[in-house]
Amino acid sequence: MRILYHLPLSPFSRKVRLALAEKRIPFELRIERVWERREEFLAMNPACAVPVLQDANGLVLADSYAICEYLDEAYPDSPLLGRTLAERAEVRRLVAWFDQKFHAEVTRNLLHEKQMKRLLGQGNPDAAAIRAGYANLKPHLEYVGWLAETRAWLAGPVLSLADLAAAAHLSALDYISDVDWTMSDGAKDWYARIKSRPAFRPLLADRVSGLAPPAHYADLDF
Ligand SMILES: N[C@@H](CCC(=O)N[C@@H](CS)C(=O)NCC(=O)O)C(=O)O
Repeated sequence: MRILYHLPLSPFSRKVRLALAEKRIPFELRIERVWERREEFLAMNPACAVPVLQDANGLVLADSYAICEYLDEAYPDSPLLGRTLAERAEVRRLVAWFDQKFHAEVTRNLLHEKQMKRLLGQGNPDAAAIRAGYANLKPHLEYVGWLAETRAWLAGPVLSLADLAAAAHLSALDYISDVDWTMSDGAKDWYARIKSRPAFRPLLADRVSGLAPPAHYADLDF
């Protein structure tokens, strides 16, 4: 059986869940409390971070970037990295944008500060980081809106890993009520479109104990 070790609000895990689901690859989910530093998990990923995928052939893969590239090569149906050389370069540029820049400037300042830091035993949330996260979200959301208004999907004419990376970060932030969708109509329309896809349903059904999402989180007509 194929197993994905994850945490429900981990954007990198969410990206891999969406990639597997878009490709219609069946898998089982296992929550990995990385802060417990389980020995068997450390053996699979010495970085002790999720996601980790154990494929049906027994191969164990760590890091969402490596996993998604592997999935597109091993399971070429419903390609997610684009068709032409130019499309593939643009998909990779935007995946890096969301997983590096957006993560460092927004997700890390909000989700990590408010949720992960305590679980990892890294102290209290830093109010200045949280303020910076909210301030940075606005221009990033406007950029998503601009991309969505000038192209069919974020990286070009077809849905790609760039959309999944962006949606992974934004859905995790939406769960903790941190996205003000009125900041960009284009981003909101794009998110409503991607959120309606069957691949998104399991993410919308996620519930973290002691932390309820806002009413609009799972609403397709939010
Ligand atoms: N570059 C990695 C980042 C993975 C990552 O940072 N995962 C977080 C959860 S979102 C984690 O497990 N952190 C635990 C830790 O840093 O100790 C990827 O793309 O998979």
